[in-house]
Amino acid sequence: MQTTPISTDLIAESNARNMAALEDDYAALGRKLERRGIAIEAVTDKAKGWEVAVPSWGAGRGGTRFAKFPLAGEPTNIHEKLEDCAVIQQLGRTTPGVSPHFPWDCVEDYGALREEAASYGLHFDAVNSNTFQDQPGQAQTYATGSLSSTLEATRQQAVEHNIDCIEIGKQLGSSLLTVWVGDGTNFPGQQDLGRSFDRYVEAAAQVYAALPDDWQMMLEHKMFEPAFYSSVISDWGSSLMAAQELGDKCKCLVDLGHHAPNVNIEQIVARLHRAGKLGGFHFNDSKYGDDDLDSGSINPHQLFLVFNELAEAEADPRHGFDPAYMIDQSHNVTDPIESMLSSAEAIAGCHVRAQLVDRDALRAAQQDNDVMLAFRTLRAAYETDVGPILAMARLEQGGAIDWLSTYRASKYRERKAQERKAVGLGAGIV
Ligand code: PSV
Ligand code: MN
Repeated sequence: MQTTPISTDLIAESNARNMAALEDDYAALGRKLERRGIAIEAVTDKAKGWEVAVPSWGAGRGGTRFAKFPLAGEPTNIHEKLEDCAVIQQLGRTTPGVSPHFPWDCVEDYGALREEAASYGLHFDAVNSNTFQDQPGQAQTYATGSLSSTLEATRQQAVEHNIDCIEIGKQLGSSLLTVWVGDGTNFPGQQDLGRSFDRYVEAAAQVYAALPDDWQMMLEHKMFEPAFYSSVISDWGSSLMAAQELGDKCKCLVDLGHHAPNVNIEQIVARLHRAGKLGGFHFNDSKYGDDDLDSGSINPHQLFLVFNELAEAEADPRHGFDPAYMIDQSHNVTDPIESMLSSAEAIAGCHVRAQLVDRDALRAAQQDNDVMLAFRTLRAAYETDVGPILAMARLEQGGAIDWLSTYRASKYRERKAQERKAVGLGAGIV
């Protein structure tokens, strides 16, 4: 018997109210797609198979360097985060995986935590290590680096933490470790740029050596922050070099917010796929840097273009193709449940649109150098409103056609505000 935090009767009543309009829209879209030779049911089936993991840390209110504005009823521990992730999955039906972060999500009994997740119909996805922040009682500080530290004892501590994460992950049923380090410098001359990379690779190799055969390790690059002059794994080039040196079980993770403005991220995706090193994604959106805004809220077209490359890669899987999809956002002013439902829908929408691209026509236009036809072929897919397909996929899997109004009608957050302990005001740096 599965635990359902939102009343299934409430979802059924809400769906009954929205059913006629959905059927009308779905039929109209079906006729439109049929004229393009596409069977809507096949696309809906593809949408039903689509999954993207949610980050445990995204269930709480994030914050900026200046402040955090807590939300009444937000989760304060992994158990409450799982309950919120269950709401997202119950209404949206694309997010059964939860990506945990350690030590933020540490508990005594991981076997019990895995069962708790399963009771909600959830499972654990990639485990994330944290060597970008000191913990109480920790012997060595990460203030000047972790895996790339000049200090052997600090590197060793970071290696051991990552190995602990693998051990926890095994108990949680995960098979993926994501490694992001904040290592880098704030001053020219602070560190030798070449040697710090060497130290990183050497330490990461010790983590790699601890990976079970069926596990993968993903290296996540980020251009800047917390280090502002140089980051050790700053870009996809550094990430690829390190992944290639480490071995076949190591791949690169692309977080959409971790690039310089205007970088052609979809091309990076294509390059990493070609190198057999496309490990996974952290989806979010950004205007200026690592803003961690909701996926597709600023540049939905770029998200679509990333998915177009993924559809290309799927059609031509050069070295196998099985990236791990995750959301990585910070929700500063919205209810995180609403933001993640909205993002998961935006991401699934881009996945579906990319399936609608007439790939034969696109390739023919590319081959003929028919620039406008190639562009319009992509555009036709991008401009298709796939909302009815996503809603039908949700409905057929027990989710909500209109997840926002259903969620608000459930008064879930108000109920949690009564039950959960309040989160304190976050300190800013102003
Ligand atoms: C770093 O900015 C990052 O994108 C990494 O994925 C971290 O694990 C996550 O955010 C949470 O801080
Ligand atoms: Mn990330």
